Amino acid sequence: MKKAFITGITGQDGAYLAQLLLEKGYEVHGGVRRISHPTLSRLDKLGVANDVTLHEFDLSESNNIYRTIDKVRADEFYNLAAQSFVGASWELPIYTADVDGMAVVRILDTLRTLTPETRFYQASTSEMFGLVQEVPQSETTRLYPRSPYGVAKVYGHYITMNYRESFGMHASSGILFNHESPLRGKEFVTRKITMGLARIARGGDAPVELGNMDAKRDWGFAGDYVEGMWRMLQQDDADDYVLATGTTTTIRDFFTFAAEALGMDLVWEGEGEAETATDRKSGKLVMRVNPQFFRPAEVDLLIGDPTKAREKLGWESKVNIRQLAEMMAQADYDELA
Ligand code: NDP
Ligand code: GDR
Repeated sequence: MKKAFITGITGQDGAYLAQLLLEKGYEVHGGVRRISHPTLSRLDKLGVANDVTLHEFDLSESNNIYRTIDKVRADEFYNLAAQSFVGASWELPIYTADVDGMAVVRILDTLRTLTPETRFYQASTSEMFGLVQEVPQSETTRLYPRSPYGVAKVYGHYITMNYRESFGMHASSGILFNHESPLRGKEFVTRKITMGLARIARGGDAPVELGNMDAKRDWGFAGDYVEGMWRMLQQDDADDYVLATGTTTTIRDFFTFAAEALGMDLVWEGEGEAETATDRKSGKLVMRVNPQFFRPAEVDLLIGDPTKAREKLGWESKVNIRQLAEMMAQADYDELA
């Protein structure tokens, strides 16, 4: 039986990956950090909380990382833990640099010392592309991060590549474009939209307040993306891969798809900070822009080229954007029953 360790097992991707690896017959271990209200709610929702072995684990503690790696001695190590909210990274730039950047070398160097045969996956991100240099973005596109989060992830990405090249470690980075699900954190724009609209559909009156409606993202379903992570570690040679759908959608269009899934018919008015959306059927204001949610620097357009993953891993994204919006809106609507 293969043994896997997942950092960030309590997060969106960690939960889906744990479920996938259990289905594949792995012994699954995961790291949980000490917080006042620890929650296994995502693992519970997928029905796997009792099937994984949890270890106290924090990315900022070198000795804790060392002891955990020594104790578990995993065949595969998936580093999914991070301060993952781009918006918060301007408030927490140093913390973000530490846990999203430095922690990667803490893990890699410990693996190198204790279990150099362990296969390693690093959660890299399309946020590393930042300011548009090329469309669509692939493994060879120049990096130009636009947030402290993106900058920290660039370090994690390059140090993973460097340990692969320096020490021959089986260390791969998945450059994943946005992927969402009903388990998505509530501060991210897709879930914020589907939760806000579901509340309105259940009788609420508070409009969803959003920032930049023109940003474009390449959104897929998280359940598909964890399969790609696993496939990367099954290759003979480690490498870096983009996982994306190859299509892009504005925040406004995602909002429209989610509203339509809940039976609304939107009228859009105004521009920029004055933009609003109203549901023609109920007459309710359902969206207004709040400048509080604009970012100091924005990533305007992300669209990925998943050709390499398709050709080498046989991977592709299966859920399209309308299906994704519908899945998330319906799940939030059902949760409020
Ligand atoms: P989540 O925010 O849902 O999960 C993050 C996880 O990291 C949680 O389990 C969290 O624990 C844990 N964590 C945070 N800080 C620490 C710490 N100091 N020590 C130990 N654990 C910590 O993220 P996702 O599942 O969406 O993303 C997984 C990874 O993929 C992240 O690295 C993210 O940056 C990256 N990524 C995500 C994309 C996406 O679209 N979802 C796209 C590209 C990359 P807790 O439950 O205690 O908060
Ligand atoms: P992102 O996701 O920054 O792409 O990072 P997020 O959903 O936070 O933002 C996407 C886009 O929506 C715009 N936006 C808003 N965003 C939020 N959160 N709240 C709002 O009210 C709002 N209004 C507009 C943002 O400006 C942005 O353009 C996610 C995370 O999962 C990262 O960890 C991951 O690396 C990247 O995806 C790929």
